[in-house]
This record gives sequence, C-alpha cells and structure tokens, in this order.
Amino acid sequence: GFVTLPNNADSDNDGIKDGEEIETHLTDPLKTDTDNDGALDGYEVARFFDPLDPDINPSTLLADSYEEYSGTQGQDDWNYGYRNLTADGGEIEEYDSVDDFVAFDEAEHWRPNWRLAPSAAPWTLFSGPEGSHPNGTNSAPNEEHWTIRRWTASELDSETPLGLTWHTRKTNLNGGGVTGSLYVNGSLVDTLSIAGNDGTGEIRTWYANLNPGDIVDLALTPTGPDGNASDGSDGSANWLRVDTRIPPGATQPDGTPFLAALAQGLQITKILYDSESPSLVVTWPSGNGRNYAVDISTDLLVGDDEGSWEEYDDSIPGEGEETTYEIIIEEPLPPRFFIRVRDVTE
Ligand SMILES: [Ca+2]
Ligand SMILES: [Ca+2]
Ligand SMILES: [Ca+2]
Ligand SMILES: [Ca+2]
Repeated sequence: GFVTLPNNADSDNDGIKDGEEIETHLTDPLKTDTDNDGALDGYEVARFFDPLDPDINPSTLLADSYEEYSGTQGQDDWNYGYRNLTADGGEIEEYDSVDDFVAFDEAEHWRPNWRLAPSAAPWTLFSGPEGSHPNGTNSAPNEEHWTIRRWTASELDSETPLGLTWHTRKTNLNGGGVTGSLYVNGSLVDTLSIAGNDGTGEIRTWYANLNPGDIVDLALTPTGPDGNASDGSDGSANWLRVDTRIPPGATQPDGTPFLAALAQGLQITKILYDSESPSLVVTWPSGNGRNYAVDISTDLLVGDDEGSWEEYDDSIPGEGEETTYEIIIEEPLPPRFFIRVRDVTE
C-alpha cells in the first residue's frame, strides 16, 4: 500500500488530496506527475486530461481558450464576439463567419470580461476563462445572440489534422437549457443541447483537417433541449482546445472514422527481410481510418500489365502515422519480388 503523511492532506503538493488520489484518480499520492508526462496530476484532473496516460497532456495543444482567455481581441489567435441570429436571419447549420460574426468592442467590453451591456439585457457575455451567457429572445432587445469564442488557424503552414475538443455545461442550474455548437468556417460540425440543470455537460472532440486561416467557432445558444430560444437562467461554461494529437482509431462524436490528411505522399519507406519465416516486413506512412491494399509480383519485368500484380491483402487498416505489414513469402524464394501499396479507403 501507499505511505502518506497523516498531517498532510496533499503529501506531494500536486493539488489533489491523498485520499482522492488513491480512491478516485488512481494516481500516486507521493508523486506529483504519476505518468511522467510533464503535467502535474492536479492539473491533468482539473483540466480533463488523463493523469495515467502519458500520451494525453497539454503539450500537444496548439490552443486552449481556457488558458489563453484574455481581454484583448486577437491575442493568441482568439477573438470574442457573438452572432445576432435575429438580425442576420440566417440558418442554424450555416452562417457567414465573416459578416455574421460581431466582435465585441474592445474599448467598451466591461473589463475584465466581454459583455454587451454593463449590468442588464442583452445578457450577451463572457465572464472569466469559461463563463458564457447567450441572450434569449425574451430579453431586450428581443434578439437571439450566441456567444462565440473564435480561434483562427493562422499558425498553420499546411493542411493539418487537429482534434477540436469542446465542452459546454450549465453553471446556473435552472431554466430550459442551452446548446453548444462547433462551427468550422461557418458550417456546423457538432452540436449538443444541455439541459437546464446539467452542471456536468459533455466534453467532445471533432477531428478536422484544417488549412491555414480556417476559422473555428465555439458557440453558445439560448436554445435548450426543448427547442425554446428564450433565456431562463442560461449561465453556462464552455471552452475549446485545439490538439495536434490524433489518437489511433480516432472517430467523430457520431462514430464515423476520421480520415487524417497525410503529411506526405504514399510510399514504402522501409522493407525488412526476415529469413526465418521467410517474410518481408513493409512500412509506409499512413493515416488513421484509412485502408490499404498490398499487391505483390514476381514477374514485373516480364509483363508490365496490371495482370502481373497479385492482390495479397486488400483490407489493411492504417495504424496511425505509420503502418507496418508482414508479407509471408512462399518457398522456394523467387529471384525477384515486387511490392506495392495502394490506398483503398472508400
Ligand atoms: Ca497529492
Ligand atoms: Ca500525485
Ligand atoms: Ca502527468
Ligand atoms: Ca497524462
């Protein structure tokens, strides 16, 4: 068992009490960073990483609206504003991310927070690193305003697969609820309604191949699960993180596999010969969710028509950034042997 100091509730000073480390989080009460990934146990738990998995930690993040919340438009590529759905008359699923985004006025934003009016309706506001409140159609001037935390992908150099992890929950546990929605370049990609008394909410990840300059908006709308767009105790919390880590087998919230953009073209990068089997072990750069086929040929130099290729396996799942596959060779060993890999993702 563990040895802890009876007079010190948090023996390793990582922000979690000994008893909670042992019973709730299964972390080491005498070690500040149980999984040795550089992030303290207390931080990983508080910010919803995994204190027991060294692959899950803040070091892979490109952006974090919680940590980077500020009173300056554009700082760390974040902008703070709202959509006036009543005024723009647009669709829920689609909006003009340039014309329909109204940035809060930096000179009159009621520091330290962003708020349309100092103390009354409209209740369109951000308070603190995660506080958020939309304006309902029942509040003056009877307009539906969605708060929007916006991240612009200006630090990308090329198309990049990213995990967009977002959270919405209620903080005022009354009323008809709200909706959290994620938009990429004005198109709705993920959405979830949160009941009025749901103080836990959800953390979801949508994966996207983003290009330089793409716009990611996390919106909070006053519409609850019952479809009512009025505001009744709509005080909520939300945040958005942009993560470069794409886990193996990454799927969208609806279960669809994510097809990551490839950083390089399809080519075999390594072939190892194992004389024991005998076999050839082939490696190529790949993508999660993609499927590959391997073809073999022993007489490529004799006939170059497609018929000289023989399909060896046509359903090899991409294992991540690199896939390794073993081809068993029948004896006697042929004098020549050719291999090709095809991307057969549907
Ligand atoms: Ca502790
Ligand atoms: Ca600990
Ligand atoms: Ca850690
Ligand atoms: Ca971790």
